[in-house]
Amino acid sequence: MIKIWGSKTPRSLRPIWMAEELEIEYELLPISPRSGETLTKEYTNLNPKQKIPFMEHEDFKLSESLAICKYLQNTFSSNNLFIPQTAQELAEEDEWCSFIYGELDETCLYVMRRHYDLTDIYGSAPNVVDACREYLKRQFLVIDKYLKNKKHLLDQGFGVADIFLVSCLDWAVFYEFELPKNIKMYKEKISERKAYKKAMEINYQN
Ligand SMILES: N[C@@H](CCC(=O)N[C@@H](CS)C(=O)NCC(=O)O)C(=O)O
Repeated sequence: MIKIWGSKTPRSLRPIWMAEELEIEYELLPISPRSGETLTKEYTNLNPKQKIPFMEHEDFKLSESLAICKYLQNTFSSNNLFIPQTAQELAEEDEWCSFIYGELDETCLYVMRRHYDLTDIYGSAPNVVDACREYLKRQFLVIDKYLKNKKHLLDQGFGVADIFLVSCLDWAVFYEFELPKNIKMYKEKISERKAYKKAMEINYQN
């Protein structure tokens, strides 16, 4: 049985969405950030980083939303999802995942989260937030051009890179970004997926 820890953030959505796409059984322990639940002795023993999401599969324990999604993808099979088979397919998927995680999530959205959303903890830094906005807009232009007439990031079909991109797009919309046309169409189409809707409901319940 898979246990997934964490809820209520775009990062916790990812493993839940992946599990829903794979149609696997899992137990969700919906602890949330800054609730004190990541700081308990029990959770710290599991994940000394005191962060969510986190996954347990029998004795195997894993943190990091990308590592968890890729582990699930490579452990279970599904017709709903493209799973790379060759070194080149894997590299193309990694290329997108690295770009999305590095440039959109860590470099922009999470920095904005700290200095725009959570200013009481991390301090207010309006210049930094403005720079993140500009930087993210530039990355969106690259993605928008690429997505013209495309339904997924990889031509072979919907996969983990799309889960990462759409979770970042939702986050950006929450921070009042105007999405360019092709990205908007791509996001709207992917948001119709049954697994996405269910994962959103589960991730953000209560
Ligand atoms: N690189 C990690 C980032 C995890 C992370 O920073 N999670 C935040 C929530 S989005 C967290 O757990 N913060 C702990 C807390 O604030 O209590 C991942 O992608 O899983």
